[in-house]
Amino acid sequence: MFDFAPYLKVFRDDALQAQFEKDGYVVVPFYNQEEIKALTTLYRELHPKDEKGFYPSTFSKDKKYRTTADKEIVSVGSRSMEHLLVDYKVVCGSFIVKSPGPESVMELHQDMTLVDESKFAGINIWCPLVDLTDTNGALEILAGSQRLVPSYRGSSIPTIYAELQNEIKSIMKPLFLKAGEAVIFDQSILHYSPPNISDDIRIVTNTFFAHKDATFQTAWYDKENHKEQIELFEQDDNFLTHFDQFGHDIYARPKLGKSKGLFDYKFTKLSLEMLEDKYGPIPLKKEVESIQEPVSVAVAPKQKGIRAWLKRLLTS
Ligand SMILES: O=C(O)CCC(=O)C(=O)O
Repeated sequence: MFDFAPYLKVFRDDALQAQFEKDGYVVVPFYNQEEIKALTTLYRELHPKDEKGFYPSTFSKDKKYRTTADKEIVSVGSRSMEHLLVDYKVVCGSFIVKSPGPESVMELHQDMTLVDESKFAGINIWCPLVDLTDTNGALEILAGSQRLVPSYRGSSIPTIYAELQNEIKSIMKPLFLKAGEAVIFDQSILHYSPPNISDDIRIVTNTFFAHKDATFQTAWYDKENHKEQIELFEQDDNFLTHFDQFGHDIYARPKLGKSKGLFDYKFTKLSLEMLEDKYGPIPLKKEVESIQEPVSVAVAPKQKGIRAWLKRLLTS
């Protein structure tokens, strides 16, 4: 297992850096009106027809779309990144779109391992091009949850939080950002976004960056053959734009990258005690049904029903 390294400075402003280290995220102004317009137009040009549900451009099989989105999003964002950041390296820009409908939920998760977290942090600049409301899929975050337990993450790897999803969701906070306002978060933070149940699509850009010295890696778990180990894969600086297993065969052994070999891994779980030590007593304690991993988007309405039922039960 590894220990988290102290954060390396990537924010110019020391107060912003300190807030990021404590909470795992900061909210900042990012795009101006002109940039919002340019990126919305770009999305429409690249995307005359909307996909269903939750749809990041990194899921697309169209490499030209992925590379154009990447290049333009990074280029438009460079004004603010230069202003806010130092000693950073941008890896990938992408669109993340939620079309209206229950299947657009993005269940509770931490993003997959992309850097060696014993040395670096992987960071997202997540910026909506529309105002976020309580119906169009605002991002919810658990402040300070980015370094609760060191972990390797990826679709094939059991999560640290599987048994505590309802408890965690009950203490998360939605970020009702205005168009052009960004949340910059450590990608190991616990986050989730409810479905877009409004009438309009929700377009967001995401720009992934790290400290300039970071190298990249992904992790994979072969539970049939290596029960107590993780295989790590070295990735180059532009792998996110070329990795085409997202949204398709994400459970398979990565086809991109060079294996660094197998590493012992303890699969530590987050306990309710650990959570309550940090966040205080959590009222919603027990799930009625166990939620199997990976959490499918199809379980969301059912989970919502259970939560509502539990809340009624606990408050009656
Ligand atoms: O865009 C969203 O609603 C969620 C994005 C997210 O959680 C992710 O891409 O990891």
